[in-house]
Amino acid sequence: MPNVLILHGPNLNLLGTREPGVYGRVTLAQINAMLEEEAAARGVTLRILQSNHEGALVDAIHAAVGWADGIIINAGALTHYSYALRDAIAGVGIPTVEVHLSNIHAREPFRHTSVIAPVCRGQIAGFGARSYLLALWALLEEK
Ligand code: CA2
Repeated sequence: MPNVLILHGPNLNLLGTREPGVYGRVTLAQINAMLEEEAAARGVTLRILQSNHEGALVDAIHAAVGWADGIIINAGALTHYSYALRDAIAGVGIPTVEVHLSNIHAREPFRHTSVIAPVCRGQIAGFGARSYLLALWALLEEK
């Protein structure tokens, strides 16, 4: 049975409460419930963490070694500048899919760069909460 670690980065705990024009009205709890439902249907075990702290996300990536067959990460704004996250993803060698709710390439220029993209299997952006489901499906196809 595949094990997948889901990581949500800074400020994603605010989903559904502010900026509905950009991120929609779905809450993080709803996204997690959707993922749990899909995972159960496919025989996948999830561990889910949201953190506003870079180091906690790095620690979770390290702790995934020996357990996770794949990682799905929405690193939030850390996407654009965290070499620590990039090194952690590269260091553990676990297939990782980068996810974004919004299409980061259609937004402000600083969001066009992802420093984690080169060490991820791929990137899914712009499909709202469905980006996470697409990422899960992509990871499972990798197996
Ligand atoms: O589109 C995405 O998923 C992002 O990773 C979301 C990040 C942003 O910094 C990235 O460039 C793209 C921001 C998450 C913050 O979410 C909020 C939700 C509601 C209110 C305020 C922030």
